[in-house]
Amino acid sequence: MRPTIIEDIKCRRVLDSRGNWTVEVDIETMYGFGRCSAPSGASTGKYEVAAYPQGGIDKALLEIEETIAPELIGMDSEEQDVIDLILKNADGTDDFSNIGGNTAVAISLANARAAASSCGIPLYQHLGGNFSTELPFPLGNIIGGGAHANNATDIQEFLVIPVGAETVTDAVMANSLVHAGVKKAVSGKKDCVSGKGDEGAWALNVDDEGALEILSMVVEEVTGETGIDIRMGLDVAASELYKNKKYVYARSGKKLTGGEQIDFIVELIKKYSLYYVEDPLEENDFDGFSEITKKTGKACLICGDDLYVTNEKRIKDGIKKKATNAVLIKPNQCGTLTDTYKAVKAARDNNLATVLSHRSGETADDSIAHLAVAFNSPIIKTGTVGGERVAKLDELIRISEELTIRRAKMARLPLFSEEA
Ligand code: 2PG
Ligand code: MG
Repeated sequence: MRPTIIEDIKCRRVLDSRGNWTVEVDIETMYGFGRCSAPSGASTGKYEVAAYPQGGIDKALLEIEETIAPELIGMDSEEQDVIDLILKNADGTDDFSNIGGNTAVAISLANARAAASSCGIPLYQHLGGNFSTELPFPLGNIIGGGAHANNATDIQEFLVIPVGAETVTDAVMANSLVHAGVKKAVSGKKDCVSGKGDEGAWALNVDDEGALEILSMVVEEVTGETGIDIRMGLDVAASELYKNKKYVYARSGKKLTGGEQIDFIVELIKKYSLYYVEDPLEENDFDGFSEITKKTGKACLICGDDLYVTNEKRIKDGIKKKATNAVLIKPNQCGTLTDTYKAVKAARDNNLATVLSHRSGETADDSIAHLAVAFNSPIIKTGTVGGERVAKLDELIRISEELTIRRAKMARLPLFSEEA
């Protein structure tokens, strides 16, 4: 019998970083073992697959035990596309509402890990072959608000990316120094710090521009100390702000029309020389995205998250409209590794940068570090501190060490050669 044949599947509930239950799956082959637990979003896109079926996690676990496991046992874990097809057929809908996208993603990735383990190779090599020699830059969340924190900014994430780092370790260090630097910058200012948000970013009692001012000051200090060039970014998560056709900024009292929102974002990109802006507009406004990309896309990555929901078809629609120059990739938005790969391929074939991303609710699962390397993604969005965030960053450090033998280098970051 082939060593990659699935012999047993177990599932259970485990806690995620928000203290919510999530599904974890173990897959055993004759010579291997794979485990994966699913993450979960707070600012979820309208077009994501359903996270769980009606009946929640209990129903999901029952589906695995009674329907899916019996079908998968005896299958070859190396045939990832077949396994993923079985998951789709077991669900029978196009949005995983019968078994849940989180159920599917935990099985799909546990299977890939089992196949890799059966062959005695790491996941990134199993998926990416021997040619994965580029390492992604970590995009780290430093200050956060929106749906991830209270008494905080309207914009969800104020991010940094150490574009001048020459190694993963230096890149990870630079981001953590910025995180620590913000704590120092606001300490003693009692009304400034509200705590931390879901991803470990500082929840500051300031408005959006106030956060950008603090962040740019700290970035300058850390660049001075380390010599590493660091750029800032945002995840506006604008669908969360969009109410009755206006972008509502609760803290400042601003209510912007679509056109005004575009002007506001373009102004921020120019004023703060932003390298990355995710979801600057709500999830249906492909034309508005195109306008922002047209105006700023030579110097800034405009990335679609809720806009695309890791869905090949939506990404292809965006490509036709030149909506963005970057795509966020979250496996649980689409439910399987095969669909995740299709989304990555659609983006890459059309020169859109891919950003492999965590969710705001996470476990210590480190699969996205492997996927970022396997798929040659130039950027990985993983947070900066906290056990479930550093699990990915630390795994990336280990992967970079393993890849020294193949002379792996940091990926070539998009826009640098063409920057205006
Ligand atoms: C996002 C993510 C992760 P959530 O909007 O990009 O930062 O948040 O998982 O809540 O969708
Ligand atoms: Mg987002």
